[in-house]
Amino acid sequence: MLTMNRRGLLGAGAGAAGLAGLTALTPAWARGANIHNGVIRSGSDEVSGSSIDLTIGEGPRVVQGRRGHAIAVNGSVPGPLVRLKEGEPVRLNVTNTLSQDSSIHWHGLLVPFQFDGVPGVSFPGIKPGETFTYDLPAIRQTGTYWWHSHSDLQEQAGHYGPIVIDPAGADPVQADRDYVLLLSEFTPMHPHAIMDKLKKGEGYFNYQKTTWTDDYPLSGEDRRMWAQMRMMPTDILDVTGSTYTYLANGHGPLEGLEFLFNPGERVRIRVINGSAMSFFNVRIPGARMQIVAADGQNVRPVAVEEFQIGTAETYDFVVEPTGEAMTIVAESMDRSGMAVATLASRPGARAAVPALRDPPLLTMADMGMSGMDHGGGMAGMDGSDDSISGMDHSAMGHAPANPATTSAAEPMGAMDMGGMNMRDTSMLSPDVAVGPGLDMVAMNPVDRMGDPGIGLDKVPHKVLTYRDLVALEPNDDLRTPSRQMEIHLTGNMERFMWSFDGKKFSSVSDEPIRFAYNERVRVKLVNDTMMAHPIHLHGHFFELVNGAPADRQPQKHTVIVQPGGSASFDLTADESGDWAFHCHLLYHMHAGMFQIVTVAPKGDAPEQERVGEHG
Ligand SMILES: [Cu+2]
Repeated sequence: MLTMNRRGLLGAGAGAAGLAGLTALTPAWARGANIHNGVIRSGSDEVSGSSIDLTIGEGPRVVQGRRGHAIAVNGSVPGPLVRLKEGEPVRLNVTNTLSQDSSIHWHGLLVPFQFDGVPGVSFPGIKPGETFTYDLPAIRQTGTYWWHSHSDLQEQAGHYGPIVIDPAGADPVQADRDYVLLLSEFTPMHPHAIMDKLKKGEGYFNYQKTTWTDDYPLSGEDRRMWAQMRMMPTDILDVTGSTYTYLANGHGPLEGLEFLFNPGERVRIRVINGSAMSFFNVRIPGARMQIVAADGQNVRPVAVEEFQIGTAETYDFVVEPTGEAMTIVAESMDRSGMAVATLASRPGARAAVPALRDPPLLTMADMGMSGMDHGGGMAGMDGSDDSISGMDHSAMGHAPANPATTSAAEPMGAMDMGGMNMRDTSMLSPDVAVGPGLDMVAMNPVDRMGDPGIGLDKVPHKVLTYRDLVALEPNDDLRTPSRQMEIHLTGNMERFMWSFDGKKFSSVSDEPIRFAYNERVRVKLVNDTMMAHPIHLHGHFFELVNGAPADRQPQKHTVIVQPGGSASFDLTADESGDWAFHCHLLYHMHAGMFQIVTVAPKGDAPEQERVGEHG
């Protein structure tokens, strides 16, 4: 096992590790049959080459004694690691043995739109019994990505897996070992049952609700204020550890996933948040992690002790483990559970697993009232657009005192909320539809690129923020954006309605967001809700406007927009076709936080009138 490198890594520590490739018998999944007579395996195999076969099946799955129904690809959850090579084409033959339509979307991959894999947007979906071939031309990128179903709620049931693309030349990241850590969730509950419960009551899965006798650091006044607003300061994640078991490469925290190392080695871990609904705080007590890539793109190495990873994001880090063993902790953002893996110097070596930390509370900033704490009032809030170099937080009275400090304010101070209108829709542009789908408007949505994420603003160590990300190589499009577009993330928490600009996505007849081919646009996302949303654009990378020099703005495919705040990115729309643009929280997308982005065909003259443009 110690010599194992790049092969069979996902299953390392699982009983079945590495065996699949050795078996002479063709397993059931490879024959295209359903997996009715075998239990779905945890952890996965690796597939590579110029032609790759993937078979979608279903069957029973057991995680830490809890049994559920799952969808698996090639018989495991996660499905196989798809290992590709920069510069080489690949044909991916995907067979659907389910009794319902399915699909695979290659998350973060630059592909022709007809192979992006979103039913209703770029292709019709894969019918039961059908095989669809994704015929991808030479791969134009390197790094860590993942794939998942874009049909119904299949992703929650296990239909996802990792992708690693090896560079054609030398890898700028030097490591002795290379592991994938795919974080996700298991639940015995059917995904549609979860959706129904969320529709019936937003706090259904929140077992950390405030009560008049809890220990939360809230005054009676704070509590009255939250109650008045019909909001919950512990409403951090919609679905929690009350039903989820958090998974590391398909293994529950008690199932002992381990990554082996020899003392002195540099270990690269490719962390993929392949969950349906969870943000994770990742740390290795006693170790520093060098973040070397974000969403597959290399960044200047930055040393941190913790980072938050939103749903659908990926981060690669390098660590030099010491001692017998170290624990990789991926705590859910609401601290209701964790996924666990071990860096082990020999099989079976274990380090202490820290207890879950106290649940965090939402703050004034999460309510879109940044700058209104500290008695600062409205001074300095002009609502104007961020400058090209990003917004200067010091102007808002939030000069960071240490790298982990952010625009996040104290947990709800004793502040009179009487004069504040959380539903002042006059602050919105006329393009935003005001109706039952919108129950809150951020009063002062400041740029929160410098925010480490909910619950991490007060920890005593260095936490990654988007401001730390600097592209390793210069970007190739240095044009100043020719227009700015503003998109509001809207919702009604109580009714579990989610949307862009107050308009729930219902069909392809909705007016898409249009870009001219090769147009350079600055998109500002304004989060009018009190939840963090990971917003994902298909088929492109965009550059975070995070204060990095224009040629080094980090490229990402997914951006977390913090509650009550904003985030901006620059986009060169140079991949023609129709693309999905959505919140990557599965049930938010399902509830309507989804839109289609249309990039005009190459060679078309720029359009004069553009839908979706906000002033
Ligand atoms: Cu969302």
